[in-house]
Amino acid sequence: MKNYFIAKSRRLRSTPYTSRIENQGVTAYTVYNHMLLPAAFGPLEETCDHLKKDVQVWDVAAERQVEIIGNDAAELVQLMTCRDLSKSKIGRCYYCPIIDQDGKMVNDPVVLKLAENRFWISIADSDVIFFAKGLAHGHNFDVKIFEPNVDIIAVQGPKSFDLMKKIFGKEILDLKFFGFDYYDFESTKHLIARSGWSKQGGFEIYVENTNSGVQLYDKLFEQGKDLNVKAGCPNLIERIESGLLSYGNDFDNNDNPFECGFDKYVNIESNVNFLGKEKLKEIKSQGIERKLMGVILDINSLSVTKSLDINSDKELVGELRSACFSPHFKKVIGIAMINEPFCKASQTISINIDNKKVEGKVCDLPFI
Ligand code: THG
Repeated sequence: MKNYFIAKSRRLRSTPYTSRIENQGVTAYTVYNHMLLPAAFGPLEETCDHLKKDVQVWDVAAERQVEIIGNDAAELVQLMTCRDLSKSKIGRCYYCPIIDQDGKMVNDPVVLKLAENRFWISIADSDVIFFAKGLAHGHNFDVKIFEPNVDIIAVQGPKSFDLMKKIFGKEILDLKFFGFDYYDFESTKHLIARSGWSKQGGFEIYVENTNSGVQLYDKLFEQGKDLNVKAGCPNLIERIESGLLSYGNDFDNNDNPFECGFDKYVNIESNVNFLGKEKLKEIKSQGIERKLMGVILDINSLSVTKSLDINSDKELVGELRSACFSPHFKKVIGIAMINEPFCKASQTISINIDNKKVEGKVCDLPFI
């Protein structure tokens, strides 16, 4: 696809912050959970640099919530994920692979435990709500499943702590990584977690009260002036360098969690019941035949819009799934599914770009 416009319609949902980010210079969108997700505010190199030094405010409303509430909520959530949630605590977030009956990835959300019988599943780009409703119906579970009106604002970067302290007070700094609590903004309570899709530190504000949320959005910019706050979005360079994986790009429903390197979130030895458990035991005992790895390529720019073949000598050994130029490495870095026995660091590889052979190397994730 060349640079055509995407037609607007009701199906392509905007967010409460869309008019604001358009005044603030958004230059590209992607579509995520049938919603606009900003993808760039000018050159990625510059905004990556800014994210690593200062603080950014992101419209990540497209990270939709699937709420599961009711007597069987915990059982349903556990059925969907291979991560053992039996010791999970209210007020904590859990990064959880969602797995189908074949042991394949359905999504990789953050799960928030709001109460013993109430959860938010903060999803990546696939329709988890229908998967959950199908399971609930098939198992006759006593649950309600719906998409609540929640539009996340992420505050990311090393100066996010100073900015959040100014608005919510120093108590916000007591929040532990992947913990959440409720904090007051002008008499409205907001759920705030210490999390976010960057490795630069920060928070996510799960806005339920839209009016208060847009005022808070504006307040973040007012109070952040001296911290050089800017509107931003998940940054392709930063997230690849950090090894943060993207559902639909780096992995999808054809891949299992071991291939994706999610081993530490796969609790097949536990005694909890989840979909695909037997299948995952089988895969584990047989061993995987391929794995997501980093690659470094001897070129200065590359944009991946579909999987690109990766070769070693004459043989096809894998596929490149995401890539960007990294100012840090001064080369193109990427995330690739590489077959055994080639999925090991310093394996030499090549890809063909415009009939030119580009050399590279396999490396471990994360890059940094
Ligand atoms: N925040 C929220 N919802 C989300 C995302 C988010 N939904 C979509 C997408 N991102 C889901 N994917 C991820 C991927 C990685 C992480 C969070 C969501 C992440 N990982 C940390 C890491 O890999 O270091 C921590 C994992 C852990 O230690 O448990 O943060 O960003 N609300």
